[in-house]
This record gives sequence, C-alpha cells and structure tokens, in this order.
Amino acid sequence: MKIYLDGIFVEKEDAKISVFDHGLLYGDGVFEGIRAYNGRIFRLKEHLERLWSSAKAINLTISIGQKEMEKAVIKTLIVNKFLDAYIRLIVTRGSGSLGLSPKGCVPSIIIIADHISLYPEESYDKGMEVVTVSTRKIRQDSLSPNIKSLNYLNNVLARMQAIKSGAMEAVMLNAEGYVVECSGDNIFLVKKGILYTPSSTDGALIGITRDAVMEIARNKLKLTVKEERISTYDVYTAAECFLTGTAAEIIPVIAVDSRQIADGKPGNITLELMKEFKNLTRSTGTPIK
Ligand code: PXG
Repeated sequence: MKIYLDGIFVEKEDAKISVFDHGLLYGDGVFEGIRAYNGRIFRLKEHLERLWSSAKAINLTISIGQKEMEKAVIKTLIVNKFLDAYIRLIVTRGSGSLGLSPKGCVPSIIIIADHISLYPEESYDKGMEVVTVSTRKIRQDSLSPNIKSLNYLNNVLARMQAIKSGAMEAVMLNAEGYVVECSGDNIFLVKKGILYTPSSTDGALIGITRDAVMEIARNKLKLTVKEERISTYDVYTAAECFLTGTAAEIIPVIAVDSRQIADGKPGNITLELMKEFKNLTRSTGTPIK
C-alpha cells in the first residue's frame, strides 16, 4: 500500500512523521474521511471545501490548492489500483518545538487509501442498537463541531463507552442535554412521515452524507425535512431512526437505550433512502480517470 506524504508516494512501512509534529503532540491538525465507489470519488469537492474550512478555522495554511489536492487524492487511488476505497486525508500542523505555539511548524499532507467496514453487514439488514452516553459534545462556544480536527478524544471516549455497554455507536448529547449526533455519524428520525435531524446550532457536524440524505428526501422522496432540536424522548418515540456517515453510509437503528424503535425493524423511509443513496454513490462523483 502506497501512502501520499507531502507530494511523494511511500510504502506504508515508510510513511512516518516526526514525533515533534503538533498533530501528535496536541491533536493540532484537520482531516476528512472520503469514499470512492467503483472508480468515482463521492462529493470530493464538498469534502475538500470542508477540509479547507476546518483549516481556515484553526489558522492552518494548506500548502497546495484544492485542485492540486483533488489530483493528489485521485493519484493515491491510481497508484494503489483502488476503485473502491475509504480515503483518509490529513493535514497536520507539522513538526515544531515542544510548545503549544505552532510557530515554525510546516504543515504536512497525508493521504491514505484503504478499505473500511464500519459495521457488520447484518446490521444494515436488521438494524442496530445504540446507546446515549455520559460523554457530552464539547460546547460549540469552545470549539465548533464543524472543525474536523485531529482532536477526537471526546468522540473516542463516547464510542468506548457505547462499546462497553454492548452497542456499536454512541448517541451524544450537548451540554443542555439535547440529542446532537453520534460519535462518528449523524442521526435522523422519522415521525409522522417527516424527517428530522438535529441542527448545526445544536452542535451537529454538517455531514456530507447528512446533506446527501436531506437532498434525496426532499427531491426524490418529496418528504418534509426539518433541522430541529431533538430530545431523547423524541428518539425513543420515533417511527424510524437511522445514522449517516461516510464510512457507515446509512444504517438503520432499531433500539436506543433498550427502547425498541417502532416494531424493531428498519423503517420503510430508511430503506428507501438507503436504496436511493446507493444509486447516488454509484452514479455520481469525481471519476478517477
Ligand atoms: N459526525 C461526526 C462527529 C463525524 O466525525 C459524521 C458526523 C458524518 O459526516 P460525513 O461527512 O462523513 O457524512 C462524522 C464523520 C469512524 C469515523 O471511524 C467517522 C468519522 C470520522 C472519522 C472516523 O467512524 N465521521
């Protein structure tokens, strides 16, 4: 496997960065998780746009332009002969001194193309169970949820807690106790035929998959979609629930905190969205060649 590291391709074993990199020392850096399906990279421009916004927000200058980054991502798939892949794009603050100040750091760009299977195939057919955890989302007046930074400890702790209680994903609440998202996925509910998802103002990341699902729901399924404040009560009493993310795609949720959602089977709107999302990922995107 070949890794893109600052403009050159190196073997996985040789893809190394300095122990003085502030990405390692302080989680100072940004990243994106991107998918390629059958030779097309899904919403690449949107991912790069978000990466650039994350970088801008932490005052990190990416040394190449978006067009060049696009080419680098495509090249990474080509040299690895991947048509389907999970792409992790990372920009670290770079190597500097043992102090918080990024002065003197030169950012590094890393592109890894690999395969990822987040949840077992069975969970897509039968749905999965999730739990709310005590680890709260970081207040957005401290750190915006839209900065996809290398500092994911909050989410890692939430995921660990969920796994400890036998679930694969954690539902996270904000400081006020409202449902925001999961540790690595956005959350959606269906109630009386209306699709709901927590708003960005409540702390949800504006997920690329979330955006795609909202578009499909509005334009293809002609559903009303609302970004609203959601409580655990709303989740427990929903007709349908599902999660979205680049790695997870769309995954049905059939129980939350031991409360079965409706009849405990993936809902019809969820199944319809899964089908349409699959069509979209297989028919659109930046071609590799
Ligand atoms: N919320 C959070 C907090 C995320 O990190 C999403 C939602 C979904 O966004 P997209 O744009 O992918 O639809 C994410 C992204 C993992 C993993 O291993 C997941 C993400 C990032 C890194 C690792 O599950 N999710």
